[in-house]
Amino acid sequence: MKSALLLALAVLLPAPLLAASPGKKKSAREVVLTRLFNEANTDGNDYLDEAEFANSYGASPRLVVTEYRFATLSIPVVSTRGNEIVVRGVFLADFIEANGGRKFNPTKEDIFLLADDNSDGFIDWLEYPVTRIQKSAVRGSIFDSFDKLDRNDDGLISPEEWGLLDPA
Ligand SMILES: [Ca+2]
Ligand SMILES: [Ca+2]
Ligand SMILES: [Ca+2]
Repeated sequence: MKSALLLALAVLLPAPLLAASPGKKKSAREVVLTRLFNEANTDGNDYLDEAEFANSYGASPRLVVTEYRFATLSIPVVSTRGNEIVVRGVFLADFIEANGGRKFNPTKEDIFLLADDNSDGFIDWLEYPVTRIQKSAVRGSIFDSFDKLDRNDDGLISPEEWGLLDPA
């Protein structure tokens, strides 16, 4: 069923994409991922920047997962203003190899570290929402789930409360 769908999508693609790599025939999966890459790559250069990736097939409704995938997949892109590295980008080959980034999923610990923006070793109320699925993230439900995790009610989620370490 799934591969039939991919083949159906491949048939709909314009011919130039299918003929992009001479000598080696692209798989249906490569063709579809190439199309998804091109759709997300709104400025038409050869990589997805962070904003473009956040609107791509590799994005997750949990912002911290999108951030993790971008950090894992992207490489530094040297700016034309000198040697200073100012932008990271995801290139097509890596996008295809990682199934658009969906191959990469953060562990509980990765999520804790990424969400802890100010690196104080806790997740506070402002840092917490990126760990939640945005669609269902109505303010009340975020507060309830934060409250449940914050067992000692100090307004911070500790690594123990996150489930990373055994409580002392
Ligand atoms: Ca781009
Ligand atoms: Ca913090
Ligand atoms: Ca706490």
